Order: sequence, then structure tokens, then C-alpha cells
Amino acid sequence: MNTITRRQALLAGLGLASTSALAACGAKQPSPASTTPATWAIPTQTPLATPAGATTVTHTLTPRPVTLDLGGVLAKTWAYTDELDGNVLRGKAGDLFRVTVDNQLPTATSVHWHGIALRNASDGVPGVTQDPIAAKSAFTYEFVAPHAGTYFFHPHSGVQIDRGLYAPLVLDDPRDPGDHDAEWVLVLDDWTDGVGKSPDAIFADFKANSGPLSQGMNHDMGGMDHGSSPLGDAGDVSYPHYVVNGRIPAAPRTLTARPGDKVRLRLINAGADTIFKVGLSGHRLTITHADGFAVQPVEATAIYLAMGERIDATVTVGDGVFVLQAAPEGKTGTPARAIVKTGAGSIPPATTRIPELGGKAALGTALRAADAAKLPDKEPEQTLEVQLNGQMKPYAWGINGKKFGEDTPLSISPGQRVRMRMTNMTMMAHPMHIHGHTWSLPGSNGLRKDTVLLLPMQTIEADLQADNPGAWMLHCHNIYHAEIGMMTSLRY
Ligand SMILES: [Cu+2]
Repeated sequence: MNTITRRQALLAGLGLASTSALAACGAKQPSPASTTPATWAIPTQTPLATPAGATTVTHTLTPRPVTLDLGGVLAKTWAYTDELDGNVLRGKAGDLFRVTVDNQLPTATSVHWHGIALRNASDGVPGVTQDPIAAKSAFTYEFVAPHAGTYFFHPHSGVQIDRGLYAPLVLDDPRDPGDHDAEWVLVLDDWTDGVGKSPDAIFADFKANSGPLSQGMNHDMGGMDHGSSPLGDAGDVSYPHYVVNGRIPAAPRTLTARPGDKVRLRLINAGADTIFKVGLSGHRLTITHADGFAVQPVEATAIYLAMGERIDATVTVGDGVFVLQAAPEGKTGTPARAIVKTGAGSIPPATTRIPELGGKAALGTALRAADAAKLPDKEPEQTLEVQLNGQMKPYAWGINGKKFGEDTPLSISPGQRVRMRMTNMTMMAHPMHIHGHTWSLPGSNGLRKDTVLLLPMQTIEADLQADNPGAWMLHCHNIYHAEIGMMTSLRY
């Protein structure tokens, strides 16, 4: 999401590198929510303090131009692998990851380890935590991944996530292997690259129609297919295809198990502009984890998954053929799907919607933290106001009245418990994502989440413990919103 130009803009917004943090501290500052912009240097790759007995997971990622077979539809795109299935990067909580990115793309890239409370220098944000990884060059990320759960990784460069550049990252919990018989990792995505308009062209059109950010409430409903979703205006872009593990619904992946097996689903929304509503025909799902962390288990017929969100659920599968379907919320288009096959039966047409998607669905923010996942109780020492602003016409999205590059970073102190009071002043839903931390939502029994969907005009309070110093991005996970300006950073 950052280029050199953007980095220069960021530094300019900070008042140049010569402004010393000490001088800023000495001056009497008004202390509203966002405070002193400090100077920031890209952290150096210091040696890691690895936990005793940590295993090292070594891996190489080669982002490159590829032709993916989406199931009879060939897409010339960019990806890390020749297939978007079976490429889970896996380790245990506490493992040391050493991942070299060998950039074979014609342009610069980066890799962000979404949801991982890693050290800042490996967070993968060009212009903030590292220089971009130039074309035909390599960079090695080195970090300890402290918490078990379902995560994924993707570039933090332009709109590259809207190509095939993503993969799941699963961290197992050695103390809690789970009692399931099988596990399915399912990545949902909205697909246009190589078959429709390119993500760069989509963004260029938005940019050509961009303008100033409106302040305050905005009732513009300029998005597509609006009005059909209880979530408000759910997306801006109409995609030719919606896919599960890189396959269009006419040529879906098949997931097999024995009747009666307990299966753990790890659902990841890697989409750029699409909230999915997910269900499994003939079954109810028991939600067990949100964004990697345990929740009080709850049964649901269907689940919403916004961009950047992950949900783990268990299900005891029946005997037959079933459809796991992911419908693009508020959009037309054939829902993505995978086929669950445990016995005999026929596969329904791709356009058949499963009845489970006809009613209400669980929202991630309505879940409640399991006791074991909670942060220790503490009253916030500082509250930061985070207002989401913007509209479709002219196309502009921002935070606290500013687009990224003109923003004032949020400043806090190490060790603080900080409350972010996030208010969506727009008529669109925005999944807000924080890097390097997992929030605790006081309104949801301390629910832990790194990606929180804010519905139109909704306010959600989200606390974090400032235990991982650095410069951490806070942004909407709609990549077009983030790239036009709905992004800022938190620094300490
Ligand atoms: Cu947004």
C-alpha cells in the first residue's frame, strides 16, 4: 500500500525527519486523542530473542507471474504458487519463522503477516517498517509467531492482494491439538485479475473519480447493488468470479470425510472488496475461534466473514453430498463454493443457493471471548477517537478527516492500555484491521480480534495492550478504501 512517493508524503506529514521526538516531548502539547507525531526510522533487523526450544520454520516465497486454472477459466495473474490450494504455511505457536521472499514480479512487493503479533521490522509495510522488495531482489522476514490460530499473509503494496498473492498461515497449539478428525482450510476470494478488469485498472478508475473527503455523516449510497444487505453498502466492485481455494463455483474443490467425522473449518476471507456469507447445506456450524483466538462456542446457520477476518468452526458431517457456500454479500454473482462429500449424492447446479444463506448470519463482533483468550482486566489509560469518513462520489475514504499521507499518526506510550473508539460515519461497512496486536472488545466480553467490521454509523470500542513497540498500520481491509486513504498508523 506504500510506495516511495507515499513514504515521502508520510514523512512530510510528520514534519520531516529532523523534528526530534525529544523536542516534541518538551513542548506543551494539547492532548486530544491523537497526539505528538514523532519521527520514525525504519527499524533495523536486530537479532531475535527466540524462546527456548523454538522450532525454526524456513520457507521461500516466490511471487511471480503465473497462469492459474480457476476451473476451466485461465487467469494470468501474480501468485506465490501455481495453485491456490494446498499451500498452507504451517508451524506452532512460538516458532521462529524465517521466510525469504524472492521477488520475481516485474514490480516491488512486500509480505504482511496478517494478525501476527510479530516484531515491527518484519511486519511488511514498505515505507514504514522496511523498504519495498524491489523486482528481482530478495528479502528475509524473521519473526516469532506467539499465538496459535488461523492467519494469512499477503502483500502490503498497492492493490496486489487483489491478485493471487495470498496464502493461509496456520499456527497449531501444542497444548490444544483439538479433537477433530479432519481439517479444511478454505480461502474465500473475489476474482477479477486476468479475467476481467485488472485491480490496478479498477483502482485507477476510482482514483480518477476521487476528490475531497467529506466530514461528518455521509448518506451517499453510491456503491453497487446497495440496499440488499443488512450490513449496508457492502462493496464497490462487481467481480466476474467468487472463488474458494482458487476455484470458481462451476468447478469446485471437493472436501472428503467420513460420515460422522468432526471437521475443523478454518475460513479466511482474502477478498479485496467482498464480505462473504458462509454456510454448509444441511448443517449448523459451531464457531470456536475468531481471528485466531478462542471464543465461547456458538452455533450458527451462517457466518459473515469480512475482508481480513478468519473464523474457525467445527461441524459433524452427515452422510451424503453437501455444499459449503460463500455468497458475496450485497452483490450479484454466483456464490463461491466447495463440495463436501462423505457419501453418495449429486452435486447441485452452481447457481442453487443453499437455504442456510437465506436467513440471518452471525457477525464476528457478536461473538464473546473464551476466558482463556482474554487480556488481563485493565482500565484504559488513553482513549483514541477513530472516525471513519468518506463516500463513493467523489471516491474518497479516510480516518479522522484525513487521507493516509496527510494523517496524524496515533501516538501512545509503551505499556499503556489504549481504547480506540471507532465510529463509522459512512454508509458503507468497513473491516478495520490493526497490525501487530489483537484488540479486546469490551462490548463483547473481551472478544479478541484484529479485524473488526464496522457497520454504517456503528461505534465499536476496541482496547489494546501496548506491548509490542513499533509503527503499526490501522486501516480498512477493503483494499481500494485503504489505498485511496483509509489508513493511518499507531506509533510507540
Ligand atoms: Cu472501508
